[in-house]
Amino acid sequence: MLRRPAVSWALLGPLLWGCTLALQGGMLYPRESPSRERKELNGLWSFRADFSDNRHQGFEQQWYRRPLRESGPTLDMPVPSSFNDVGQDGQLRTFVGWVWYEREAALPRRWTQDPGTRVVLRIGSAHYYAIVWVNGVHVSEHEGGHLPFEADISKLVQTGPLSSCRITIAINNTLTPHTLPPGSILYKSDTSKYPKGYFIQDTHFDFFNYAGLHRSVLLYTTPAAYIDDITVTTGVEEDTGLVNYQIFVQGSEHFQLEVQLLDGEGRVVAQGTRSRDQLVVPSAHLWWPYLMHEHPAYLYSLEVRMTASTAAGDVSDFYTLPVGIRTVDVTESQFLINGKPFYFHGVNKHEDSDIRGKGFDWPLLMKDFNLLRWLGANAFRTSHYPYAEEVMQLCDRYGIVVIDECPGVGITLPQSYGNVSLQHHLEVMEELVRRDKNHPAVVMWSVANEPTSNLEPAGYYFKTVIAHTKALDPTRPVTYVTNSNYAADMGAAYVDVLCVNSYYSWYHDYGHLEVIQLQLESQFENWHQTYQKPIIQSEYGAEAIAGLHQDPPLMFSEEYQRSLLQQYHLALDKKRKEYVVGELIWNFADFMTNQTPQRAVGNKKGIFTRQRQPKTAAFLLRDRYWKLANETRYHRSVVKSVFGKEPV
Ligand code: GCB
Repeated sequence: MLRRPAVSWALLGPLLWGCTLALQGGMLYPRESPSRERKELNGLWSFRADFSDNRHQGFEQQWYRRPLRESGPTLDMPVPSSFNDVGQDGQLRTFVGWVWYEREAALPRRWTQDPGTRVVLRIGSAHYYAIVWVNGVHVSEHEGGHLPFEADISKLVQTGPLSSCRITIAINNTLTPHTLPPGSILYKSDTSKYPKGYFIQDTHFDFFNYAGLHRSVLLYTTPAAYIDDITVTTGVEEDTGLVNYQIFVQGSEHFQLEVQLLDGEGRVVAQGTRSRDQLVVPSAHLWWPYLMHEHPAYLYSLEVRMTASTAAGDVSDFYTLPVGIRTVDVTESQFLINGKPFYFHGVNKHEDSDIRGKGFDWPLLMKDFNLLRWLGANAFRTSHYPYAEEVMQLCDRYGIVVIDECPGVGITLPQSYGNVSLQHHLEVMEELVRRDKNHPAVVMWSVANEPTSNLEPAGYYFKTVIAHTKALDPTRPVTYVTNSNYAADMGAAYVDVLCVNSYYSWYHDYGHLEVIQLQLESQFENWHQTYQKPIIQSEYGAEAIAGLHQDPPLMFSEEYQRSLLQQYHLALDKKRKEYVVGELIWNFADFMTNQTPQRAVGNKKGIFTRQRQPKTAAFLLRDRYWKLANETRYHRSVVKSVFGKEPV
C-alpha cells in the first residue's frame, strides 16, 4: 500500500539477456583519496512516524518543505539502526507505512563554493522504499532495502551562500506481492473483531521486517570529472595472475588514465594506461579462502589515477580498489577455487541484533568475524538479502567465502511471479552485481531462497533471472536455494550448484533423530541423480533455547540441537567425498521473527545466542570445522595467526 506504482513491463525488453548493466552509473564504495572526501551523517536524526489513517499526512502537509519539528513532535532516532526496537512504544515497533527522518548537515566551504567539486549524497540502506529531499527539493527515490543509492546534490548546495543542508528521507516499509521480499497487506474488515480500517502486514519469510536507515548515510565528493566505475575480473595461468579491468569515467570525454597494480608491500607489479586492459602478474599471490592456504586472502591494490580536461581546467581523480586474484569453477561434483576443490563449512547469517535490529554496528560485526574464525568457518551465505558493504570488505580481508543472496525470499504468491515482480527482481540483481562484483570473497550469486518453485511460472521466472545474472557476471556460478522436492522443482535445471535446505526431525518426524541419516542420504542421491550438479546443504538445524537441557535429548534443548547436527554430519561425511560440496548451519545466531506460536521471542536455531554466546552445538561445530579444514588444507601457521599460538 501507499507505494509508487512499479515500473511497467514494457521496460523489461531491453534488459532481458543483455550483457551490460542497464543501470546508469557505478556504485563504487566511497573511499577517501587525495581527490575525494567523505562525511558520515551518522548519529541522531529527527524522526516521526506518520500514524494518520491513510499514512499520507506527511505528503499532504509537505513535511519535507520545512524543518520536521515545525510540522509536529519528533523523536530522536539513531542512524544507523532500525527504528523498531529503540523505543518503548509497541505501536512503533510494528508500524507499517511512512516514517520520516531528517537532519541538517554542515558543509565545508569548498564543497559549496567550488563548482569543480561534485557533492554526492549516499544512502547505504533504507528499508524498504525511500524518497529523499535536500532543502525541500526532491533528489532521489529508491526501491529495495538492502542496496545503496545516491543523488548528485552539487547544484543544490552550490546555489547561494549555504553552510549546511537539510536532508529529509521518507521511508515506507510496506511489502506488496511485487516487492523483494514480497508481502501483502491484509485488511481485517469484520468490525465485530477489528477496529475500522484495521490491517496487518503479512509476509512469508521468517525474520522480522525491521525498517529504517540501516546503514550509513554519507556525503562524499569527487571532482566534476571522475572515475565512475571499475570492473575487475581475474584469471590464473600456471603461476601468472591475470587482472582484467575496465574503467568508466564521467564528466569528460578527454581524459588520461594511469593504472597501477600494487602488491601487499606496496610494490608496483603491473601497470596500464587504457580504459580496458589486462594486467599480467608473474608469480602471482592468489586469493585463497581462510584455512585453505598459509597466506589466505591476499589482496593487491588497483590504484587508478584519472586526469581530465574540463571547462574549469584540468582535474585529477584517484581511486584505489582492493583486488584478489582467484578463479571459481564448477564441475558435476566439485566447486573449485583456484582449481582446487573447495568445501564450504560455514554458516547462514542474518543482520540482526538486540535494539539495533538490522542497523550496522562495528563492534557487532567484529565480534561476528572473530566468532567465525574461532569456529573455523570458511564461508557464509548472506541469507536472505545483501549485507552491508563493510561486511563484504571484511570477507575479502579474512578470506571468508560468500554466497551473495538477493532479497528474493518468501516468493510464494502467484502474483509474485508476474512481469512486474520479474522486472524488479532483474533490477535488484543488477544493483547487487554492480555493488559486489569486485569482491573476491563473493564466489556465487543466489537469486532466491525457497520460492514455491513447483508452480508453473517459476520455471520461466527463474530461467530469466538466472540467465540475466549470468549475463551480468559470466565469471561466477548462480544458484537459488530450494527446499522443494527434486522432481517437482521448476528452477533447478538452470542453476549451477544445487543449494538444498532441509529440516529432518524438526519440521517432520519431530523428535525422531534416528531417521535423519536415511532421509538425508536419499535427498542427496535423488537431487544428484536428477541434475548431476554439486550440492550444498544450504540449511539444516534445530531450535535450542540457551540453557535448556534435556538428556535424553528433547526438542528445543541444547542436547537435541547438538544430536541433530551429529546425525546430519554422519550423512554429510559420506556424501562430501562424492558430490556434496558444502554445509551451512542454520543459523549462526538466534534472530528476531514475527510473533507466532512457533517462535519463542524469535528463531532459536542459532549456535550462538542473539548476544553471541555459544550454545553446546557451537563447540561441536567448531571441532568439526577445524577437522574438515585439517583434512583439506589446514595450516598450523593460520591457526597461529588467528589465535596467537600453535594448535594443540
Ligand atoms: C528455512 C528458511 C529460513 C528459516 C528456517 C527456519 O527454510 O530459509 O529463513 O528461518 O527455515 O528456521 O524455519
